[in-house]
Amino acid sequence: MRTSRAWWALSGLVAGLLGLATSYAAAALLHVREAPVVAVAEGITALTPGSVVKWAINTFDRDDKKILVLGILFFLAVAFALLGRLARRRWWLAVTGYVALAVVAVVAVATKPTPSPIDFVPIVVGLLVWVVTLAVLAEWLRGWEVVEDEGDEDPGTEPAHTRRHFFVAIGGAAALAAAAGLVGRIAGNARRRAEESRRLLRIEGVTAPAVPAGVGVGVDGVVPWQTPNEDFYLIDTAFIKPTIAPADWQLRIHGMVEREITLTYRDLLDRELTQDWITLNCVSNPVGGNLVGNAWWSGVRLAALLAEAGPAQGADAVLQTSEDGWTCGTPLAALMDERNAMLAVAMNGEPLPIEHGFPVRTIVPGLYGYVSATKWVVDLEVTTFDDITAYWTDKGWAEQGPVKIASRIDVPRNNAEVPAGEVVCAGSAWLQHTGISRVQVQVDGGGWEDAELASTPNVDTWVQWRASVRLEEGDHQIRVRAVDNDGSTQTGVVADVLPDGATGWHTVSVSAKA
Ligand SMILES: Nc1nc2c(c(=O)[nH]1)N[C@H]1C(S)=C(S)[C@@H](COP(=O)(O)O)O[C@H]1N2
Ligand SMILES: [Mo]
Repeated sequence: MRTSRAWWALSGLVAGLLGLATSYAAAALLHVREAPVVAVAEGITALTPGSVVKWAINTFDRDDKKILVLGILFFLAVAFALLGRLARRRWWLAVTGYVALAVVAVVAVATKPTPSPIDFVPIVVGLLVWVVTLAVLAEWLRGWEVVEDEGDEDPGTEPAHTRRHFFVAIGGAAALAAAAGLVGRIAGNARRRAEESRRLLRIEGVTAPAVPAGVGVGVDGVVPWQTPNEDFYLIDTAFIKPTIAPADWQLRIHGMVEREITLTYRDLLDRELTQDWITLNCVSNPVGGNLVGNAWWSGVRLAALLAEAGPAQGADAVLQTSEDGWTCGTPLAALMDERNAMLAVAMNGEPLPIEHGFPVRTIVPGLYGYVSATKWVVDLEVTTFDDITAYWTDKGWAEQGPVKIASRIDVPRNNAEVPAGEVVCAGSAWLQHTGISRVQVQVDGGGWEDAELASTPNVDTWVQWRASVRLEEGDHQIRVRAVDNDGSTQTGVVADVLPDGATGWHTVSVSAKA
């Protein structure tokens, strides 16, 4: 007498459902745009001939997607049950089956337009849960089989007892699957609600960015002067991105002030809007790196708001806190001087993307992001640097983070082959809030030659440059450096990004061919 195949099939099914539910929950919590099953459904649709897709849409009307997803789930249910039965005698074949299903999901996600590593996490989570759950259930089932084979010699392991454990285990797995499904549903709803409110949001006064004339040097391969939102670098410590509906957002300004202020999103938008081109960069950007972007930001100036709160004598810092508990300390002076430090609500003419801080973030020209650019900002405490530490300063980064002058060669790429003779070089340079007056290039340690600069609308954005150099046949090194509006030349001394930003000249090696 053996445990019936049905119990093995049921174990496979329950393990499968738990894996699916946890991957769904993980996708929702991590804000991966779609759960693995949905990615597969989209992959199938993309591979299906257009005529069939049209037919499906016509036949099933708006339910075509639902029907496809249901079809995939039905297929998976059958596959899970079969894998459960397989696991009884051929454990590794069952595991291989799970891996094969996961690979299909990986392919579906990898062929999306801009897959990021985090998009694959739900698949890995689901796969691990599948294998572990099935292993646990199989363990109980095998115990049950052994007991039934040996009969009732040992009263402690009588079949009823072992069976009961198996039922508890499978019931527990099913309950966990339901719980994970619920978590996914709730997290997905929060994201959907925030996304929906973002989509419907029209912020009065926010204009689409009109790229100023003459900001580009017009060389192919140079990173565009304006960074589209979807290409803008992303840095934060939030595993789960906060999803805050504008109606739920509030900002508290307090601490060493005469009057505490609490602002709702409405209150904020009732104030005068300011809009500007500002380049934002990360202190962790290595020389020549791409943790830098330039956007048209719309928001409310912080200077007037803070003046209204009335900072007390002696205050020199603002401790900013985000909804997810990240903190940074910003010099009060940088928030109150004439520069356009703002609470930004829009980026490139659209409400902030959720991952860039929706509904409100701080932007301060001239400071690295880690001391200024708080996403999902909810609290500003006026204080002194002596009294605070913040997320990154606790980890050894500098208390003060003014940006350092930087310049970058985008063209030619490092290790490129170029035709010998005249070679066009181009890239960007930046020192926000001071501005760049000159960019120079140097070949093989020779003299520095001035590059041509494109124009900029203000001193807060990067500037594009181009230069023509003569290269003989052979290997060469091209370097760039910039000079700021105060006349200081970018140093060639190499410094690491830690504790307050990298220095050194960006250098590319090229090989000139006849
Ligand atoms: N809430 C929150 N805001 C944050 C961070 C963070 O980890 N959490 N990182 C900062 C850092 S280090 C940088 S460089 C910028 C990056 O902004 P972006 O992701 O919109 O490019 O956000 C800043 N604001
Ligand atoms: Mo950063």
